Amino acid sequence: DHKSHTIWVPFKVVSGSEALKDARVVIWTTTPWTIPSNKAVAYNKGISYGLYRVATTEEESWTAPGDLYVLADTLAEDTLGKSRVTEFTRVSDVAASELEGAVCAHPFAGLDGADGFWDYEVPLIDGDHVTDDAGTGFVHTAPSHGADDYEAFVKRNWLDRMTHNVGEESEFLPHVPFFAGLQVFDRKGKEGKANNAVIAKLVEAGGIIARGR
Ligand code: VAL
Repeated sequence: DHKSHTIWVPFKVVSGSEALKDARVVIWTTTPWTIPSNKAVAYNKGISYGLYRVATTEEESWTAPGDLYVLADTLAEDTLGKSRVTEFTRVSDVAASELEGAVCAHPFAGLDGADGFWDYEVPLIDGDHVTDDAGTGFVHTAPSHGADDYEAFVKRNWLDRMTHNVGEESEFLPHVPFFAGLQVFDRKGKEGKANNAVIAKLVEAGGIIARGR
């Protein structure tokens, strides 16, 4: 019974324009195990983005982390339709100039037991590789795991910000809170425990708005 690991994760904006205060930019990824190595979120200044206010009726079983999301306009309906959001309204445009220089928090920032490991700034960065064909219009950027992600960091001279959290044997290294020792893949190339452990931690942190499909 193989389920897709696609997850949609909101990243809270912690500094930027007044309009983005309390908003969350939403990323998607098919590789949840790369989330612990997230170092930035990429957008494309050529894409049209909007600020969406959402409502959900299933408050008890599921709490939306915040109620203001930034999404590519062509993907907002699709993304929110996969979540338990029951209603949404587009509040305003979000100009590229507002995304530029904004900073998010990592979804694991401030978690008990993490010893501040994820308490760093997650900058929004412009990138041509970001499209609005699929996803959310924002790319979760983990320079140690993705080619475009790595290039974006090379270009900015940010290689010193990279962390190497996964070792040669595809295991989370001892310095990584919660996930140390967990395998991304086992020796036979089969999936290990890392994806599910990361997803469970995100759920616990209130950090997923949709899964699968
Ligand atoms: N950027 C990729 C993703 O969104 C990975 C390689 C981190 O899943």
